[in-house]
Amino acid sequence: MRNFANLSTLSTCILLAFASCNQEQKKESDEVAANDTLQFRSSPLIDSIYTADPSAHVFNGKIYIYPSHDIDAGTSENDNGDHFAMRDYHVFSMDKIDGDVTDHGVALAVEDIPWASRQLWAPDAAYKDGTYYLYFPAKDKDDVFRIGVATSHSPEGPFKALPEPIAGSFSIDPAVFTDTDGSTYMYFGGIWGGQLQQWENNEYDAAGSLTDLEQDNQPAISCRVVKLKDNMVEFDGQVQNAKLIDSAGNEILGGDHDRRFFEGAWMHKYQDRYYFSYSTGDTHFLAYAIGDSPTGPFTFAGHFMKPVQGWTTHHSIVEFDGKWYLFYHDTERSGKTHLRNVKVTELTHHEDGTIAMIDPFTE
Ligand code: FUB
Repeated sequence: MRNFANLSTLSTCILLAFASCNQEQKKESDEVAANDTLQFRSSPLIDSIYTADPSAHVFNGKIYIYPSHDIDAGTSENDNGDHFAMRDYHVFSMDKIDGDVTDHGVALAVEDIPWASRQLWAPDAAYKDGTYYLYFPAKDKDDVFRIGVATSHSPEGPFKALPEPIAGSFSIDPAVFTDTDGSTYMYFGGIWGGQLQQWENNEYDAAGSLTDLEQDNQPAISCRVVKLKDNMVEFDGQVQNAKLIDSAGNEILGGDHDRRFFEGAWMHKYQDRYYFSYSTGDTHFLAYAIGDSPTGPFTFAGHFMKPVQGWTTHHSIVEFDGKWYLFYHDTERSGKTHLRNVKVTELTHHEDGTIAMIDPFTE
């Protein structure tokens, strides 16, 4: 399996051969050398800044990408993800999949969000009745992740943040899906650094476990789903668990790291069925599960992307001009976990409704 851990080992060997160089310079050049031996399936879409967690949407016939903006803030790496210290969002657009990518500049910055303190993580966007909505997670002044909303009259922003996060929101990675009947749902949550394991019955436990690792024989922690009110900025009713089950109807267990939900949910509808997709985190796959309702339960259907270079990836799935596309990220440009670049590749649904496996590397 070609993942970042293999590359690190190779880098370490090369490091020993060039012992007289500065340590940091050696590490960076080794990572680039290691990259040269791999054939990536797709090229980075954006070279000017580091971008990750791409949520793609088609608005007014164009593709808009709402990613995280990765920066090197000098924060040391830890299991909480403090090194993902992003401070603003840029919006990008493309007229076609292989076309030029336009950077529309800073769409929202942390200093313009009254309730937020740090870490602007993976956002998403939606449109309704002349207004574009940007949904984003950030840590509040107590260092608890919440989900906020900002609005604009243009898909490219700038966006103006509401003064408070969405009441009842928590954790990270909002993904907003509008069904064919016009109802809109938000899927959200991420374990470990995303704090989802610290929310029991939608109450925060500050002293709670920092991971899900003590729950191997219990149902895995679920992604959350909630309907949005018509105003698009409030939850309509209770936050529910988006249950993941196996083909026998049993809930996926916490110890099943190849299948359990970790973070980065997305929803797309294909042939009237609801495809809930997500990252398995520490096993590095993109996985999907299918349901008959937008709120689940969803039956695990498989993996559809093998591990990328980098700790994990985060994706979105969008239909454009009659084809389906997967937007995702890896670390091709930097070789560093926290400095990622977004990419796109075609995604195929087989006739039986399953999704073809995507290898981020070519032979
Ligand atoms: O970009 C910060 C976090 O990394 C996202 O919220 C996760 O999905 C992971 O991609």
